[in-house]
Amino acid sequence: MERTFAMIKPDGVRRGLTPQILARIQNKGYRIVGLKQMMISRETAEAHYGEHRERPFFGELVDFITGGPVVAIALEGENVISGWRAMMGATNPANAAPGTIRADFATTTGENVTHGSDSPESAERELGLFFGEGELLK
Ligand code: FUP
Repeated sequence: MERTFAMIKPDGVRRGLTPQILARIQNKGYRIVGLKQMMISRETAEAHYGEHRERPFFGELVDFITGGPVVAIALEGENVISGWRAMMGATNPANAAPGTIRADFATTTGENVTHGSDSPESAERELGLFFGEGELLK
C-alpha cells in the first residue's frame, strides 16, 4: 500500500469543486487518511514548490497557492502515487486526456485545480510538510 499527498488548489476550492473531486477519489477506491481545509503559509508554499524556486513562474505560483484556502488530502491505495496523477491528467490542461480532472475542470497550467506528489520521495516529504505526527489515520 502506498500513500500520497493530494491537494485541491485555491481555484478548485473557490469554484466549489471540492465535493466532485472528493467523489472521484472515493469512487476510485482510494482511502482518505487525512483531510483538511487550510491556508498555506508562504514558508510552506516555498518549501512545497522548492524545486521550482529558480523558475520564472515561482513568485506567481506561491502567490496563487497562498491566495485562498486549499484542501490538503492524504491518500492511501495500491499504486496511488501514479494513479492519482493519472486521474489529474497532464500539468497543462490543454494536454490532459479527456476524463481527467485537469481536462474536465481547467484551462490553464497556472490554475490546474489539483496537485499530486510525483514520486515516493515527494509523497513522504509533502505529507510531512502538510500533516503533523498523529494527524493521519493508521
Ligand atoms: P505537476 O506535478 O503536474 O503539478 O506539475 P509541476 O510540478 O511541473 O508544476 C507545479 C505547478 O507549477 C503547476 F501545477 C502549475 C505551475 N506551473 C506553471 O505555472 N507553469 C509551468 O510552466 C509549469 C508549472
